[in-house]
Amino acid sequence: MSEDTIFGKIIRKEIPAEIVYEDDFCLAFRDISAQAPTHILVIPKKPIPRLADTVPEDKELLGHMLLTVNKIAQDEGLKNGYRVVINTDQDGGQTVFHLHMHLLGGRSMAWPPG
Ligand code: DGP
Repeated sequence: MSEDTIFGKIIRKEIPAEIVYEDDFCLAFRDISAQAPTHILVIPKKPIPRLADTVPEDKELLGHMLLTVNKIAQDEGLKNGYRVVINTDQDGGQTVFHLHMHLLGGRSMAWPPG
């Protein structure tokens, strides 16, 4: 279950993380394996395993998460832009099955991704 992932433990403060933002609905912390000068994960407190598991009632939560990503990007000073990534399931390269948005910035990004 999603509550039992490493991110569930971070939400419950059972393991440490460098938290940069928190509210009633989501939590944001620095990725332990940063792929860019700024690499932050925004996760919902609701235990949704994958984007593929979202339902229409999650519309507000998903919008809130994206607005939070942008707020953090501004707070981090990513004036030249940034990238938002949601890896979903096996082919998407997802490794932690608690929905998360990667906020990557601080360098120029290549396209297409690998
Ligand atoms: P994904 O491959 O999209 O499922 O990304 C999972 C990310 O989670 C990956 O970039 C590394 C990060 N991560 C995994 N375990 C931890 C942890 O214990 N703490 C933090 N801060 N990040 C973690």
